[in-house]
Amino acid sequence: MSRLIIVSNRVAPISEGGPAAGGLAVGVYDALKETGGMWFGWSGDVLSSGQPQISVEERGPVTFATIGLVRRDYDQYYRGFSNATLWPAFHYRADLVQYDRHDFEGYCRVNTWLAQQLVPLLRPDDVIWVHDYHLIPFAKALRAAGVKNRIGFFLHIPFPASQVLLAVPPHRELVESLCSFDLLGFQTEPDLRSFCDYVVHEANGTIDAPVNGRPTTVHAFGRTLHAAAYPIGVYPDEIAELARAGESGKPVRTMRATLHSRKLIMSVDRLDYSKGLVERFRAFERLLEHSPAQRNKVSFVQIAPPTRADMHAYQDIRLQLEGESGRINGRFAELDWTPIRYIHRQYERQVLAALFRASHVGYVTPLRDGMNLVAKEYVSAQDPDDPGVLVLSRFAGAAQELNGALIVNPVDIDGMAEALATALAMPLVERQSRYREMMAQLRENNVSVWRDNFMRDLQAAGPVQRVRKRAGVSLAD
Ligand code: GDG
Repeated sequence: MSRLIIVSNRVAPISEGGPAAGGLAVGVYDALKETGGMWFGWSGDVLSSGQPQISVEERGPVTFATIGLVRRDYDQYYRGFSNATLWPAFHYRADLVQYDRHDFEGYCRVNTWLAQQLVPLLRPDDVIWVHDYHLIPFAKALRAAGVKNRIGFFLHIPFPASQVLLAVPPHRELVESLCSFDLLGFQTEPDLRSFCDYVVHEANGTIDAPVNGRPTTVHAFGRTLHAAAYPIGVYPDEIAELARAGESGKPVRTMRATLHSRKLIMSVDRLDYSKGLVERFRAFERLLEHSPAQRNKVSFVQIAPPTRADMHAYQDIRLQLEGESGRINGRFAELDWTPIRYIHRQYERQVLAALFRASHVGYVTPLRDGMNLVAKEYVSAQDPDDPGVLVLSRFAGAAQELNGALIVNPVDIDGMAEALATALAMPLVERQSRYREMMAQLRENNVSVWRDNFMRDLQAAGPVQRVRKRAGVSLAD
């Protein structure tokens, strides 16, 4: 069997034996630890001097190959083009897009350099699976270095509508680079449609309709490749087990003791402006405002570990949230009750799962999200006999699958407040039937299915064919 090589910007910290906050790390690590293979990417170190050296470490079935970045590369490739240009644009925040041509050059330069570091580690039959928006030019760079292996790409974040993508000045170069892969994977059908729409209307390409559930065939920029939606999943039964085991732990016992008999609304997100946290806090405020009976009867816990804290947009959202939680608590708190517990810190996976299980409502309302694993983890962690209710943004990829959730528009403050009230009052029979429906879906499309479907299609896709157009006829060479 071919060896699987995973390439992602950041390799999950090896010393922790498993990934921390961040959906890509969670999904990729879960997929790789079963099949074995190599995980290649940035170590997380930023070097102020010297030349980064690759470090290769075997851990059970997985080889971790990591390398540091020099400060300039970190600034241009990671903080700059990846996170100040692509991240906001792909999350439909054109207002937050910052663009610097030098950052884009740095982004391409680092992709080329990383690809060159990987080449000596490759074997001819390796299958290479590249992840996420930091590495869009990676296949092009590998091809330029003579690599003939199959190369696939999975985008963990949304693929924006053409009119939004056009806000990124080198949009054409980006889509052309994507076309150097053999297979492109998106989280949802709407993301795939946005990509195809760009290909047809902005790049003069063509799309063949998919046949028998096979990936769509794309002809663009002189190449033929394949594309499909592969919604990422979780291992629901493992999470359920983790939640059960964590229930008797100290953090959950302490939480229950301080709640007394109040109901609990839970949210967990990296502190990111795409997650809709400010609107979410305001909707909880609206619930307390319009339903005095809920006051002192419900607590909202928001865990929001820091992320990209050296960027202005992230410092801004942190200040805004601190302001909002302080204001709302000042308005409604009583001597024995704090309505919002806002915690800017990371917790262990087991503690999160157990808190999900102890809560009555999972409150997951991103403004845009590729998938949102927290929504899937929340459902997985529930007690089947007494499950909580998921309130979920329609703009999370997960909303395409989780039909048993109460679906909300994350900018509709009144609508979200009403959904919270409905969730808090939902009868047991309805909660159970919604839970069962969602759990069946999560079991059917777990992380292994996600990985296996992508790998099956990548194996079948074959290396990129260069297509020459002559007198209207496509000739593959
Ligand atoms: C990207 C896409 C897509 C969070 N806080 C802690 C913690 N987490 C874990 C969660 C979850 C993961 O991090 C977050 O995943 P999400 O999917 O919710 O969001 P992103 O980080 O933005 O992930 C997203 C995902 O990639 C996968 O494709 O779904 O749309 O944006 O697993 O539980 N984990 C621990 N402590 C925390 O405090 N241990």
